[in-house]
Amino acid sequence: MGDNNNSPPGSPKEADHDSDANQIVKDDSSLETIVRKFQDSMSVGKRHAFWETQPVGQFKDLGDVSLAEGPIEPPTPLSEVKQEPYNLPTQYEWTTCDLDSEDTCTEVYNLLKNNYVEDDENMFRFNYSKEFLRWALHPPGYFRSWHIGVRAKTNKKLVAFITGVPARIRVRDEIVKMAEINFLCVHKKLRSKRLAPVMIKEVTRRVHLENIWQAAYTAGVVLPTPITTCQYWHRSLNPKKLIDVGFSRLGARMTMSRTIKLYKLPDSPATPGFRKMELRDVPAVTRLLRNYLSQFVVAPDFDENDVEHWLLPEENVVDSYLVESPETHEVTDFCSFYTLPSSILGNQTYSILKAAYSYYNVSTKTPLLQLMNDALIVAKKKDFDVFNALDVMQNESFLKELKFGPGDGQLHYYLYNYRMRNALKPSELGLVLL
Ligand code: MYA
Repeated sequence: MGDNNNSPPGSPKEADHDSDANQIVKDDSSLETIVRKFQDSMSVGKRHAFWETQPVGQFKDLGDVSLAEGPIEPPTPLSEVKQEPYNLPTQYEWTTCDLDSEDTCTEVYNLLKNNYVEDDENMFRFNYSKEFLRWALHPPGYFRSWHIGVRAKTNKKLVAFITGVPARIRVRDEIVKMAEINFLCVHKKLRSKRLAPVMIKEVTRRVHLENIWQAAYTAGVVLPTPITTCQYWHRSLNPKKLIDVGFSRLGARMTMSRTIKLYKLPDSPATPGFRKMELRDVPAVTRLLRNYLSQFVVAPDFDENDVEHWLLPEENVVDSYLVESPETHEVTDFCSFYTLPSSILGNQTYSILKAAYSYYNVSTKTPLLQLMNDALIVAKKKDFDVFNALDVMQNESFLKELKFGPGDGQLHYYLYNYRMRNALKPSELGLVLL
């Protein structure tokens, strides 16, 4: 398996459900699994020539309770931040990518479409849409200088990319200004040449220039040191297609028609007052969400501007629904998911897997299980093939009952220049990165 997996694209290999149990199709004792588990367990002992030089929790400090929680290094005066970009190998040059330019957005889209994250078996690759990329990279207060590309000098072809966006993230009771780093990608032909560390140092420098000293990011690979490790779960909406493309398999003693029946959903949501979120709901949703997220150890500190950007529905990008009490007109519950298709590599019939990813969900009156079942119903109506969710926040409370099956990929969450004394449980994490 490639060592660059970020786990989800279609990482499941979950068995379709037998009526009684969630069973993993891939035999847990297969040689491949044993070898991978061994390698994973060894990764804490691996050398990380780059990461060992960075202000991140180091494996050797795991469990050392004498180390305080918080920033690892203090900020340096801005005048001491390196003013010029890091050196690239001579054939390459830096470029700042303007996603508002249709041409540049297409270049970024194509680089990622052909070179970004694949699942363990290289069957699926994330296919972020252009609208999604613009949304993900243009939140309130974004810095264009944090959308960084590398071009070949000769033909100006875009060969690598990394981005940051600003965010306020609360860790326990501290609100910390951070960069959320995402979309690190090096063209397949330029792998293993230590380009990634240069990209990471350059984005760090540009973040520092804005007087921000911490960052949050996720990866499918184990690096020093995860603040938590989450698992993806997958709920089949279109089981026949998922089986046909090898995303999932027919469970033991299951026929296709029994499987289709198992995953069948009602035609419309069950909760009275369940409707799409609108602009006028931003204040109520912000209150609901802020109150809900306050229970987690690490979570975004969303204000109304953030909620308008991140949660107001945008076609083919993000969907949000809420429950407005038919009697009091109070907004009592909220659920959302984002649209992230994956390319299906090498299938004759299908080229795209349409996946919805659970985003932020809040229940105060409607049971979370019922709310998420309604989310599944609207996702099915919108023709998604699968609904994915991490085991973060309170998601564990509905995953099994709503017939999600565990995926085989893991997603590790990291903070840069911020030490956590102990790893968190996924349920203590209130942050979803795209
Ligand atoms: S996660 C998504 C990452 N992208 C992909 O998986 C797409 C497909 N893969 C690729 O494009 C390449 O394989 C990448 C590595 C670009 C990933 N995060 O250049 P190399 C370390 C961090 O020879 P390549 C996302 O976008 C690796 O351990 N480090 O390797 C969040 C080794 O270091 P060390 C990673 O395979 C990104 C070094 O790079 C990752 O050609 C968050 C090898 O470099 C990874 N996913 O390229 C970035 N993969 O020797 C960190 C490998 O020490 C942000 N490596 O083990 C940090 C905060 C910065 C801002 C701070 C502000 C204050």
